[in-house]
Amino acid sequence: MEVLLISLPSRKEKEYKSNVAYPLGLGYLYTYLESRGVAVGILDLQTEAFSITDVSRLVAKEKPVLVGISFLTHNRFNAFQLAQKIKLVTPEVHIVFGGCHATNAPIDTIANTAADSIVCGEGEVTLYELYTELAEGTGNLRRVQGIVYRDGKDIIINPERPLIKNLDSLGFPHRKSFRMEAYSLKMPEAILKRQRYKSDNCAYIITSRGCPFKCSFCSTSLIWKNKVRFHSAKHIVDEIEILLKMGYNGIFIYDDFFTFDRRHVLSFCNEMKLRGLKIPLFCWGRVDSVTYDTFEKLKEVGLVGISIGIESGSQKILDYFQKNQTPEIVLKAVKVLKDLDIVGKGSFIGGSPPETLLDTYRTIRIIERIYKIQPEFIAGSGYTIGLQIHPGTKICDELFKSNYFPKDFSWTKKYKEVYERLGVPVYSSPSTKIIKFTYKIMRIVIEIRNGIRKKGFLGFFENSINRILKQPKEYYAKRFKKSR
Ligand code: B12
Ligand code: SF4
Repeated sequence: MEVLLISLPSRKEKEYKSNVAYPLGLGYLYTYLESRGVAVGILDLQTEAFSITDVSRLVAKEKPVLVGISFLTHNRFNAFQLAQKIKLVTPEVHIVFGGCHATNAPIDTIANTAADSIVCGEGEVTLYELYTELAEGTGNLRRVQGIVYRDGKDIIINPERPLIKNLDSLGFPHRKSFRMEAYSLKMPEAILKRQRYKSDNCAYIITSRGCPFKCSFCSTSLIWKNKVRFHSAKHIVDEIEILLKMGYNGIFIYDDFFTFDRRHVLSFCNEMKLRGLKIPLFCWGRVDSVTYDTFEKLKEVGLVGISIGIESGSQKILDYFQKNQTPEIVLKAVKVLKDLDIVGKGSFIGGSPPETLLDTYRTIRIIERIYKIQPEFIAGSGYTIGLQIHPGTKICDELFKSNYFPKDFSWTKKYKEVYERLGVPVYSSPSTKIIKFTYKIMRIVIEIRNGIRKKGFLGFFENSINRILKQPKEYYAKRFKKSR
């Protein structure tokens, strides 16, 4: 093995169990290296019961040229710990970090962890060049575009690497060496319940890279430099056909913004039709792209649901998030989804710095209005309360300037005062706490009201009682423990 690629579990595995996901980025890196004759090993610690010691032993035995570790902000401490242990046992191995967190906080990361280098942004070509330079070259990393590395006591920032022009040239992400059954996705309950489609074993793909928007809480624009590139329709549907042959019965299209370009969507739909394919599809998109004619075509090839970022019902908060959208556009999109019988799932961010109770009320109101249009709408991500702060985002920079973070802040250290959940700093102020409480209460009220609206008074209570009776004992034991 010349290169070992590692993906990490979340900090608190149990809390994130539902998020165990196929590490697509590593899949692409694997394909790229393997097609150039590099012997690649893969270790997904989300699905393999390897301890840090097991991994460091494996590295000591295999002695790869480099070990690549992929992680996000919430699980970064796992990466730092693992790199430290590997270095302790096998100091000569080159450790490279990649992925969203390292890309957006490269200097802080390289300066304070055991990593030797960081691949910023798109990884395929950069990782291959880094590998060849280390394995066959002079070891002079100056020539490798797109990395930040340590040279003795110095930190060297190389020029950025241009983005790959032809995404299809990357091939399909490698899946064979992963335990794919562990990543199987299910369509949301609201879709499964309709029982029109069998879609309990879905895979995920991406058909494009990048998003043209710059929402102030989102780190995507920094990885993909705000440019959108697409796979061809032929390539996408070829991948879908491979996945269907592997036994999947539905597809999640997890592009940042799948429906951004109408031409891209229509050529995908045409290709699906040409091949006589109609399978349950779920995608992510923005409300402003939800138009009847485009979504009618998507519906024809199987679209059953879409996740949309609603974030807030208050224009002031939407502007703060730089969403470029209005509550009216949201309602218009929900109406289109309702007319086409496509289930909408919305995500919300509550408790951001400028949010007042009036803004909270406006969000609650929009959720109610959405439910009136589409009762099966999913107010997804449980109204994500508390704004998670990721490095490199506009909100993060502003909070730094306003001294929200401790003076000596480094993403490599733990600070009790700024972490509320899962090691990601969450914006928190006294008003956030009141807002949180309001959301909780209102959410219960809305759920009861919506339940009654859907099933009638008696139907709703019968349903709730059934649910309570069917819950296993452990569920109540856990809830009881939590509330104590
Ligand atoms: C699909 C997706 C999901 C899926 C699947 C996640 C997965 N494990 O792949 C689901 C829905 C499960 C999910 C969940 C979450 N996600 Co998510 N997700 C995405 C999304 C839209 C696409 C990821 C993807 O497949 N990209 C395509 C591949 C090709 O890119 P890539 O993985 O980044 O890899 C490339 C490079 O980064 C680099 N690279 C990556 N790793 C490495 C390693 C080495 C060694 C090297 C050299 C290079 C390298 O090379 C790769 C190929 O070019 C991204 C946004 C985005 N567009 O990237 C957000 C994103 C990664 N998610 C994000 C977040 C916050 C989360 C959650 C924490 C959300 C939450 N609060 O619950 C969870 C955590 C899940 C987990 N277990 O880790 C944030 C991360 C921000 C941050 N700084 O950490 C992002 C950037 C979105 C955002 N709006 O900011 N997510
Ligand atoms: S939140 Fe969505 S629309 Fe906004 S920048 Fe991120 S991916 Fe793009």
